[in-house]
Amino acid sequence: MNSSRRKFLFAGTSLAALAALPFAKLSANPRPAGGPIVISTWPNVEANKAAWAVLSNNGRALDAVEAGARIPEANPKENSVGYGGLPDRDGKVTLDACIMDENGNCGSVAFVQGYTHVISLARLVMEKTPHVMLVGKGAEMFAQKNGFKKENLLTKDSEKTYKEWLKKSEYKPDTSVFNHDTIGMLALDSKGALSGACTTSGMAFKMHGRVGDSPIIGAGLFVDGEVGAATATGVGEEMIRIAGSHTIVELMRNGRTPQEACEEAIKRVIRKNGEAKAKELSVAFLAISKDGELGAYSTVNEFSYTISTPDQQHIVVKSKSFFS
Ligand code: SD4
Repeated sequence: MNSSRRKFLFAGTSLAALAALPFAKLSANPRPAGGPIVISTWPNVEANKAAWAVLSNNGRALDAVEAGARIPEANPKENSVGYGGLPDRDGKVTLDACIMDENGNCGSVAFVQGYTHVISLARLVMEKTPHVMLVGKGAEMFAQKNGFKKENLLTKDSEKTYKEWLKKSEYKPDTSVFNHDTIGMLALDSKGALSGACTTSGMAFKMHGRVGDSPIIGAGLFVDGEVGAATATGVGEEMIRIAGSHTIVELMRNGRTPQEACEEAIKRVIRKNGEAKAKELSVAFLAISKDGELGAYSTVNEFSYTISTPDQQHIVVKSKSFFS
């Protein structure tokens, strides 16, 4: 991909800034003395800080992941999450999110327009309704009833990028880091409880009505307090096809380490697509066991994640990948 296209896809962040990202080395055992831990997809340092503020005060993992996910949702410069997310091909910003705790409680919203904090809306679906998932108008009515603020999420920058895109109107699930920074966040609190959250505006310039993996429990996120948790980022259709996050947790249940489980899920995506096509598909998984062991793996070599522990706080680490 040439650099002008990259700039176009990732409005607001220069290539130089991305190249200069200070990838840190993760210590072999990131949690020598136990304690809480939070990991998130991409360089989501500010989100980790918000989650860490909860965890370091003996707070709940569920509160931590919600607090963390709200940070990129509110940031107009994050162009694939919340306010400032790139729109679909009809110029509409549509958001997806889900949240899950260690006991299998979960909530999800999809195809939501006009409300920034869809992660909190997903949590409310979990806590205040007999359902798991609300979509579209129904989710928006539920948001309105519960006092969520209605706003226009299309920023001037996103609109400009959209108008550029309209000139050619070509949709291709893009493999580039410059087109996604969806946050999937997993946390283990000081009492040993796990939770996860995932929130996105989805693939830029998708068809109106398209929903990806991020709000699908088992695809973009899965948590089982007896085993561990996993989350995903990238071309959501691929995670849905293999029920990716659930697959990883089941592999861990059957004895794989989080790293081995993430690698097996990515290899499954590659086997289903063939190597030539898979090279064009950016898919990445993060996982954590109930004891705090980590795994991360991606198809293409562009994925990084952010980790915070009592010893190493808010550091960005480069993931291993199948294709170098
Ligand atoms: C989706 N998985 O809607 C999301 C996109 C993504 O960073 O991860 N973007 O398919």
